[in-house]
Amino acid sequence: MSYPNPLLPGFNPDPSVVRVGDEFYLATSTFEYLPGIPIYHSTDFVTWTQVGNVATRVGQLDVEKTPTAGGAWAPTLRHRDGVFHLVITDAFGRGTLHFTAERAEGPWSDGVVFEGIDGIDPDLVWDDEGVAYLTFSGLGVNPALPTFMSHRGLLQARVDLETGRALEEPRSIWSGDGGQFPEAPHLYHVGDWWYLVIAEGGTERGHAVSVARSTSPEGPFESAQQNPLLTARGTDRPIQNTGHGDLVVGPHDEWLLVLLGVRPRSMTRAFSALGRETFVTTVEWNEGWPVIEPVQLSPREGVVAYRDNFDGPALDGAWMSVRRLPESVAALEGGRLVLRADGSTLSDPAPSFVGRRQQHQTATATIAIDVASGVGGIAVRYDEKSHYSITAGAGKIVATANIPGFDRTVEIPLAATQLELELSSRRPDGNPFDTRTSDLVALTAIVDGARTVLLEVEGHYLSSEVAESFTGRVIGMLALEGHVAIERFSYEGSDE
Ligand code: 6LW
Repeated sequence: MSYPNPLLPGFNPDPSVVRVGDEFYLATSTFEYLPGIPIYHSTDFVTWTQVGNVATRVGQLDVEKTPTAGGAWAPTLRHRDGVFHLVITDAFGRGTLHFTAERAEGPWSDGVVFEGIDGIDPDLVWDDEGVAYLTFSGLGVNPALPTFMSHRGLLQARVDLETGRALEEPRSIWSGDGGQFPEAPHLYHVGDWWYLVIAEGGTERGHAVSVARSTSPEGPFESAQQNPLLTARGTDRPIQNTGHGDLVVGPHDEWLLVLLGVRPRSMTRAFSALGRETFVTTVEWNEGWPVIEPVQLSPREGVVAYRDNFDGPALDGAWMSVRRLPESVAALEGGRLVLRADGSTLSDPAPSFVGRRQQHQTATATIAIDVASGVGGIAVRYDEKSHYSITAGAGKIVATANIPGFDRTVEIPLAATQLELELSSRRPDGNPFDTRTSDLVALTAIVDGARTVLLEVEGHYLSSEVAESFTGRVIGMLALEGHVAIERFSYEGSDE
């Protein structure tokens, strides 16, 4: 395996990849966060750079009121005749959407809603005559329809991409080999065959990739005898929940499958603190069927460090806010990021919070903050019920751990108005039989160089399995009262 794994660390589930000439573009799900649907770019499949987001404007997604982990679910990214196409479901929001752009960096279109399509995980493919097919998982996510939360297996309909209209009643097609939740369908025309690659078993430990083929994009499909062609269930592999794959011909003309997985830790490897990440594995062909290699862990070596001094012309596209755009709560002013409180807290649906993915299992994030005009600080969020924070202002420093039904708070007095606040995540010391958590999260204040750890809390409460949220950890800055100015956000991470 010559590619790093995870390929895109941190909360990057449901990857879809497309090759355009010798360049690769990849999109992932972002749920209730905005800007939504990041576009990453690579030429060697090793180094990936986020070059933009599809949803950068109010109205492209309707996530302002979406429930936890609703919103932007599972894109498919494709390219045809010079145009980038991305189909996705805005779950509990606008429905299944079709976005286009001349450049992957954007700007992307406003998004056309597919009429007559109620489901998730849409895939877009064209046949040799240019007819567009939408293949999707028939889980009803429109509360207004009688099909809400029912599952009708995999469905397909020819569609008019100009109008977003289905040209026929969606038809049932092959829906796997008996696993629950058949989803993430992707169709590929390879040689004489149309291959249908799907996920089944559910996105948790039972996740798997299964394949069928046909001489027509409409089927009937013949299931691979060896299905599932990939799963980690029941194994001791360090990467679990592998599934939701998308095929591409890689930079060395080898076949690759990008897919989601998790890196659970603890005594029984039960908790995935970073959520579902993007991985890659290799694919060979044998007698007309893909053979998918088990996903090998190969994390990038050493310490990754980045720093944002907020002295550029605009906020880096990797910063996200919850159910609102970052610019609705933050502004770049005089080389600082000024965050304005609006009475919300992290326990509200749309906090004054600007964050980015925690991408490493050992990580330290530090902010230099001026609290002369308000109260604010640094936090790690899984969702509105599960978050840890350390804030300063109004004469005190407060460290808080909030999980459903339990809050812990420690506070100390503060005379200064300029200080550093630090949030770190580290592997627990000692015997896993004793520690029984994924990591320890420490909340630290640094005043005139003096460090005070106010709180250290088990991290597994902020994990995919406990928070039961499709997202992942996001570390960021928040304002609770007045306004606060952040001079610097620095991050160091490693996968030791
Ligand atoms: C995604 C689907 C899934 O659309 O979760 O559990 C949804 N499976 O494939 C969000 O990731």
